[in-house]
Amino acid sequence: MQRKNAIAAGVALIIGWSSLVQAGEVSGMVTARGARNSANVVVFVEQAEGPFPVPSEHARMDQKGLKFNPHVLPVLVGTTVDYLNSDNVMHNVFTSSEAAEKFNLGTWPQGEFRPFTFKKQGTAVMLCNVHPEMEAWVVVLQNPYFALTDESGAYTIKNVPAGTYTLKLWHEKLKKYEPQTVEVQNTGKAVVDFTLTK
Ligand SMILES: [Cu+2]
Repeated sequence: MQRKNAIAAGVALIIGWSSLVQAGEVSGMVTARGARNSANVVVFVEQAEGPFPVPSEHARMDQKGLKFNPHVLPVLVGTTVDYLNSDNVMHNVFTSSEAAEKFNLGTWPQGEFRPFTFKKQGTAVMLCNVHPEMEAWVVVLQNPYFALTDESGAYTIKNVPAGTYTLKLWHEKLKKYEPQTVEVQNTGKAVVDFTLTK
């Protein structure tokens, strides 16, 4: 009897493990018309079945050379972002966006950071009181299945569980595109391309 239980537990473990490792991949190209290049487009699964554990590792948005880096940062809702100051000047990071609870983090010296935890879905513009030309975006998403395009427009979303999803885009300026339905198979690779315009 005990042995039977052990075997059953082993089988359950294997099934559990295989459902974890069997996930597909979605990749493709976004052609952005009306932007300098096709970079910094967030490609994301609109809705997926959770819950999703919040990553214990914080995301980071650097202030370096009087710029935010990265310029666009997609995160899972609940993620904490550390705002690092790498410059030898003071910045004053704040936002007017509801998704970031209109925070004002104040100023802090070089080499130090201030954290903020994003608890609401949505997009939040990052601004600096000292340098009006500084601007960046945090895109807070329902699930961890998202990716950012490179300059060529290429993106890859890894480890997507099998299922049918709606894929959407976010770009700071370009808003027109057709959302796409994608069917992801276990260990499969789906290719989805987009055209994005003003
Ligand atoms: Cu600044």
